[in-house]
Amino acid sequence: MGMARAQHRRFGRAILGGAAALAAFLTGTAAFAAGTGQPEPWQMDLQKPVTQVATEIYNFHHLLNVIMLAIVLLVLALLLVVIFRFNERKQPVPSRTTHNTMLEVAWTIVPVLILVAIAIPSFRVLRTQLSDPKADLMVKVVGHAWYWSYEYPKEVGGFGFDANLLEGEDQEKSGQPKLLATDNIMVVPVNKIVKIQVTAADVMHSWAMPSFGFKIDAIPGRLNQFWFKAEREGTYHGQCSELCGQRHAFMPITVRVVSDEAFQAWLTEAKTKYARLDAGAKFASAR
Ligand SMILES: [Cu+2]
Repeated sequence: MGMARAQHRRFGRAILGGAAALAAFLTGTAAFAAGTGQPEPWQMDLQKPVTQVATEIYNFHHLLNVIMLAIVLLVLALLLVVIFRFNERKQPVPSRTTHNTMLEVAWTIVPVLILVAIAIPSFRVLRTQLSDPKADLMVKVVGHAWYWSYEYPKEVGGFGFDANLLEGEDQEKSGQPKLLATDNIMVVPVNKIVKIQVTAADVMHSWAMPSFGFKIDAIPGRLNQFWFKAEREGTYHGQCSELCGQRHAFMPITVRVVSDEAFQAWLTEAKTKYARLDAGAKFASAR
């Protein structure tokens, strides 16, 4: 009797432990979250978000995982009921029912409600993305086969530079991740609205930064614009995300988010180090 109860309790604890582990997995706790700014070996989750947009995308992603898991478990349960309760041995005479109005209404309305429940947070993310706040800094980004170039406007000095893949010894010495680091780095201030105008010089590319929840196509002859406000200092890595040719995988994106003072210091250095854009970078009018 006593032993049975102890066994029962142990079983209960195992179930609780399993449920806790599952919940931890689904909510993406620290154990599974990847490092900041770059992917990690055995990464199980999205990269840690450092902007509001990325955080909202991240939470939405996890909500979808929970909903999907619930649906999968329900379908599995129904399948098991059919397999074990309605097999030929247990029900030798099959039912000839073909219609059940209530059931049909239910399995139409329930998925509609699920889709509405998904649509609401989805539109909320979209609203944040399209909120288009006033820019503290504008940067123009041009995709080339196969590197990115960056132009800073006249107000902050008017200069531009190319960012090529950091390779070989240079990469090893830099301590930056392989295939994700660039020789010149785009620098932006922390907690400031940075608006990026993106275009391409030759073929289509896409400027993407996972931890910012940022991805926008770079299209020749067209200017796309998106914004981010990085809430944490650090070095962040992204990649071209539109197949653009032979060296598509070798045109990474590196952004360093720094304090205001460090950004001003970098601007002073950049103005002498990089090519001056006398007319200032050409920006489309934007807020
Ligand atoms: Cu590409």
